[in-house]
Amino acid sequence: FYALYMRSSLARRVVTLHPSPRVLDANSSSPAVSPERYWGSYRPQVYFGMKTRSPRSVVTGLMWMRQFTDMDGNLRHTCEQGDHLQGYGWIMHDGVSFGVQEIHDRDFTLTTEFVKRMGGDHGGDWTWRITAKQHSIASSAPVISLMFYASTDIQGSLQAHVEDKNRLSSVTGTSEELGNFKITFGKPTAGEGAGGKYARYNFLQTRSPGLDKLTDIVKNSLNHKFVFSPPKGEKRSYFAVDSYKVTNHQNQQKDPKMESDFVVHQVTVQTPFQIEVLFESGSFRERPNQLVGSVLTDELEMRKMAFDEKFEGIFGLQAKGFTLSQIEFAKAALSNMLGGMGYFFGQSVVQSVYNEHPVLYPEGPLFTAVPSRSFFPRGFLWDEGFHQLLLNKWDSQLTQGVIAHWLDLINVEGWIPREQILDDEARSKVPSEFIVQHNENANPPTLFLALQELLEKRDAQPESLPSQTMLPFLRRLYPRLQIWFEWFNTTQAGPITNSYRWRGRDKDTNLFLNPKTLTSGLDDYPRASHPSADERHVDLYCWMTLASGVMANVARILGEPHQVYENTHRTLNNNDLLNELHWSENLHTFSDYGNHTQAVSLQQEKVFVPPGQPRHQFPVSRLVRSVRRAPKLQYVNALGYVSLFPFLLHILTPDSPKIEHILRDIRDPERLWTPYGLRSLSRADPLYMKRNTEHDAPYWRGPIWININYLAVRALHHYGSIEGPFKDKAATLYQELRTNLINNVYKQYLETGYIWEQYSDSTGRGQGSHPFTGWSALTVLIMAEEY
Ligand code: 6A9
Repeated sequence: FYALYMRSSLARRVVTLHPSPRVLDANSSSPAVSPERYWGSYRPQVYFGMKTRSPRSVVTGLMWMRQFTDMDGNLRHTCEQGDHLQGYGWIMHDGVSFGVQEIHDRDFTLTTEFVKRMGGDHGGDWTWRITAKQHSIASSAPVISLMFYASTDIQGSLQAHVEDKNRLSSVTGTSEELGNFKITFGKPTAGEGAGGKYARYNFLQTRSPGLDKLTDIVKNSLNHKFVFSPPKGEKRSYFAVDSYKVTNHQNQQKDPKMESDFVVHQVTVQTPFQIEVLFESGSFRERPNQLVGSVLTDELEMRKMAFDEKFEGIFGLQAKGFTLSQIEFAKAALSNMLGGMGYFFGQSVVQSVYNEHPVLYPEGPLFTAVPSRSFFPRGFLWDEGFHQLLLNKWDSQLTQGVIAHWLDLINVEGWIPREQILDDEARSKVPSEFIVQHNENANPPTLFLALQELLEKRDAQPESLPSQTMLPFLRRLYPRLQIWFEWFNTTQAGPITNSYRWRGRDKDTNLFLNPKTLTSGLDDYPRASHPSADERHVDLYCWMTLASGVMANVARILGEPHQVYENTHRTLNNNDLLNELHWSENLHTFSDYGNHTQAVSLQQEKVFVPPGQPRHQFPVSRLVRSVRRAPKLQYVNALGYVSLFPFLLHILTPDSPKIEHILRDIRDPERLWTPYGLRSLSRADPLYMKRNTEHDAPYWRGPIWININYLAVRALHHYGSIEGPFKDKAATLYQELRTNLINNVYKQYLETGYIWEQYSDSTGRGQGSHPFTGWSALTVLIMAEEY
C-alpha cells in the first residue's frame, strides 16, 4: 500500500502547482481591477477578433468571403498561411485602447480598426470599423461578404434581433463577466458621411459545441440559393449562412450544457465600403454619445497621434534619420507583437516518469505574446523572454503582468511547461504527438533577460509607476524565481561540478543525422552525436550564469539572503572555469562536450517487407544514420550560435583573448558572416544545411535567426563601448551587422508583406512561418539601438 501511495503521490507532483501565493491575485485581470485591459484583441489566432481577459469569455470575430469567384477555401477566419494573403497585421496598436490592422487579400484590402472607451463596471465599450477597398480599379469591384459573429463559451447567452426578415440589427447578451451588453451592426456606407450602399443580409443563430468549431459551422451552413441583385448590376446567386442547413447538420454536442450560443451577421456588399460594429456595456450609463461615425474618427485620430508620439519618444527612429517607410515597418513590427498578445485559459497535457499516461495540468490563464499568429499562436517559454525585451520598452506594466502569468504556471517541482497548448482552439493546431509536455524538459530561461531589463529600467526611471510597483511584484515573484532557478540548477546539472546539460534530447540515434535538442530552443543545432549523461552544454552554462546574476540582484533588492546566488554567479562568471569546461584548444572555439563523432551521414537502407504484407504499403528504402567511426568523449566540433554564447551573454571579460577568435569567426564569410546577418551554423561545418532526416529540413543549421542576431548586436555594442583591446573592432562590427540586419528584414517586408521566422543565409529571403512578429520584431530595438 505504501509503495502504491508513494507512486501516486509522485505521479501527482507534476500537476501540483507551487504553493507560494500567486503573483497575480485571482481578480487581477477582472474589469474591477484592470478595466483598461479587459477587452482586447486577445485572439491572435484569428484575423480579427476580441475577447476579455477572463476564463470563458464571450468572443467576437470576423470571417469574410469573396463572392463570385472560385469558392474553394475562400472563407477566411483563423490566420492560415494556406490563405496566401499578401500580408496582414496590426500596423498600429497600443496594447490597450486601439488598433489598426491591414489585411491584404487577393484583390482587396480590409482595414480593421477598433477603439475602446472606458465606462461602467465591465471594461466599457468598443467600436470596430471595417473598411474595404479593391486593389486596382482596372477590374470590376469585388463583392465581399463580411460575417461578424459573437459566441459564448459555455456560460452566458446571446439573443439575435432581426429586422426586415433577415437583417440582424443587433445582438443582446449577458454573461457572468460582462453583465448585459448589446452589439449593434451598422449598415455599410461608401465611406464616412457617404450614403448607403446596396447590400444583402443573412444571419445564423445556432448552438456550437466549441470555439474551435466556429469555422466549420459557418462553412457547413453556406447555401448558394441567395440572390445578389444590385440596381444597375446583374443578378447573381451568392453564398450565405443559412440556419436551415446548420440545424440539419449534426453540430450538436452530447451534453447541451457544454454548448454555446453562436450568432453570425452576414452582410454582402461591393467594394468600396465601410461598416461599423458597436459594443455597448450595460453598466455604462452616462455615455456622452455613441462611439460611431465622426466621433469614432476623431477618437481614432487622437489615438493614432498619441501612438506616433509615444513611439518616437521611446524609439527615436525619426531622430535617427530613418525614412518614413522604415518607421512604418518598425511600427508594424511592434504593433503586431502587441496586437498578437493572447489571453489563453485551460490546461496543458503533461507527463512525468511516474505517469503511465499523460495527465492534465491544473487550469489556469496565460497572458502572453505569441511567436506567430498563423502557425503557432500560443505561448512559448523562451520566445517570451525575447518578446518582453521589446514590450518592456513600450509598457513595463505589461511585461510585469506577462512574467507574472508565466511564473504562476510553475509547479511544485519548479517546472514550467515549455509550450503552452491550453485550449481546444490551440490543440486543434498541433499534431497530437507534440501536445504532451514532459517535466524533465527545460527551455532557456530568457525571462531572466526580461527581468534584467525591468530592473535596469527601474534604476533609470525610479519615479515611474511600474518602478513603484516593482518591489511588491518582485516580492511575490521571488519564491517562484527561487524554485525555478533551483529546478534548472539541479535537474539540468551536468556530469561534473558547475556544468550543465539539456535533458530530453532525441533518443533514437539511428534515425537522426544528429539527435535534436528541442529543449535548448535551437532544435537541430548540432550537439554530441551520441546523447549521453557525459554531455555538457555551453549555452545552458551561459544561461545559468545570467540567471544566477539576476537572482543575486533580485535577492539584494529585496533584502533577502543573496550569498548563494552570488557565489554561483561568481563561480560561473569566472572565465577560467568557462574556458576549462568549454574552450576547445584545437578548434579555437567555445564548445559542447560529449560522446561524439563527426563521421556520420544519412544512408539509404533497404527495408524488408514482412511476408504476407502488401508491398506497396512499405517504403522500399529509407534514410538511416550510418556511423563510420565510433564516437568518443571530446569537444563537439560545431561552430555557430552555441559557440558564441559566452560572448552573447556578456560573460567574457572585455580583455578575454577569446573575443578575438569570436570576432574573427563572426566576420568570416566562410563561417558566420552574411550580408543579411549571422548564420546559425558555419558554412564550413560538416552539418551546414544538412537535413536531419528525410522529412526534416535544416532549421538551425545555417538560416539567420533574429533573436540570436539581436543578442550578437547587443554584445558587439557592449564590447564596443567598454574599454578593452577589442573595443574598436567590436564597434565596427556592430555598425556593419546592425545595418545588414535592418536592411534585410526591412527589404523582405517590403517585398513579401511579412516579417519572417528566419532568413536564408544565401539570399536573405524570409522563410518559415509568417507573419512572425515574435522575436524577429526585435529588429525595432536594433534600429533604436536600445539594448
Ligand atoms: C509544431 C506545428 C501543423 C521553433 O517559435 C516557437 C519555437 C521556438 O521556441 C523554437 O526555438 N519554434 C524554434 O526552434 C516553432 C515551434 C513550432 C512547433 C509547432 C506543430 C503545427 O503543425
